[in-house]
Amino acid sequence: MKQAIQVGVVMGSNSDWETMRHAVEILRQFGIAHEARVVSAHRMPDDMFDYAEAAAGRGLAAIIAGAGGAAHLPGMLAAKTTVPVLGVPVASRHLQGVDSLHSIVQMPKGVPVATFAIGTAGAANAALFAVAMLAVGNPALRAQLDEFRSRQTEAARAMTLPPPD
Ligand code: RP5
Repeated sequence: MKQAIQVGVVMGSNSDWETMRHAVEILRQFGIAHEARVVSAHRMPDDMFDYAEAAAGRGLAAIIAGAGGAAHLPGMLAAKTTVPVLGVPVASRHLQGVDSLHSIVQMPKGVPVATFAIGTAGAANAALFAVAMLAVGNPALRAQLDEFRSRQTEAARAMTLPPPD
């Protein structure tokens, strides 16, 4: 039987995919049932509201939302659902994503959006954060996450630098 989707990954445009695929890769790596869709806040606002309104009923544990520029997608999704929204600022052409970051992080009090770093690190970290949320009460997933961290530690310990002159 097909597993119910646990995490939705949405983005404002297919031009965001190069960034957001890093979230999807992490979810795949951890075996989290997920979907990835373009849901644009300003080009398809009705679809965006439908997605947010259906999220809780579909059993989504988190929505990872990436957008660039005047990045209102995460905030508008959060306005329509209490499913946690994890916002990823996508690097924009002119302001390199500082505009996206400010749009996402500066939510007024009462409607939170968890905001991650600009770009691929933020996309990957949003997915790791979703995994950490799902690991509550799921020891097998927690063990996978611990193993992921241990591999990073070992890789860092194995790092070498050029010898001194
Ligand atoms: C936003 O506008 C998208 O999230 C994207 O980052 C940005 C540019 O979109 P395109 O013009 O590349 O489709 O809606």
